[in-house]
Amino acid sequence: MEVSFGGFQVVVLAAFLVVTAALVGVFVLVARQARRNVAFEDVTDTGYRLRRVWLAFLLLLLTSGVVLALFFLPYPGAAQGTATVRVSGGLFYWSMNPETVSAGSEVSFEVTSADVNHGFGVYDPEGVLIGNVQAMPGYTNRMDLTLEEPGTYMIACLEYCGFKHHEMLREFEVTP
Ligand SMILES: [Cu+2]
Repeated sequence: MEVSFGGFQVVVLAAFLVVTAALVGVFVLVARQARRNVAFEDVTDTGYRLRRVWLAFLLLLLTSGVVLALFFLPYPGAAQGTATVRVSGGLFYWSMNPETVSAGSEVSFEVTSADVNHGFGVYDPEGVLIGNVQAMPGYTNRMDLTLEEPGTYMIACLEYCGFKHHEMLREFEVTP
């Protein structure tokens, strides 16, 4: 049997050995320190001091992070408006209101069914499935999607619901 080492394995081995050596070093250091007699207060005082410094550092980091992040508002990619689209599935159709939304909107699809369970699947203009939620009778499921790209989206039923299930296709326009 031939054994070969790739470059990656060698790197992993080297990293493993370095980490192991560091851990052994820490253990040896702790073991040697443990021989000394140290007063309890010396240990706790140092610990509390470190903890106060760490807390102050974290507070500073958090506060400055929050303040700095305010300058970037509104964050790029944030929705340019919201829309609620009421969707109802039935044997064998989709009804949607409104029938179009504008690109960049954060759309809340409120999905229900007039009869049996359907699957509300949303495909983007490239035909990629971007969302799927159950359409259930007597219940409204909410699905939030940000539709960035203008174009013709496709709605398809993704839950087998009857003999014309495959005809439950519908187009949905996202206007520029
Ligand atoms: Cu179906």
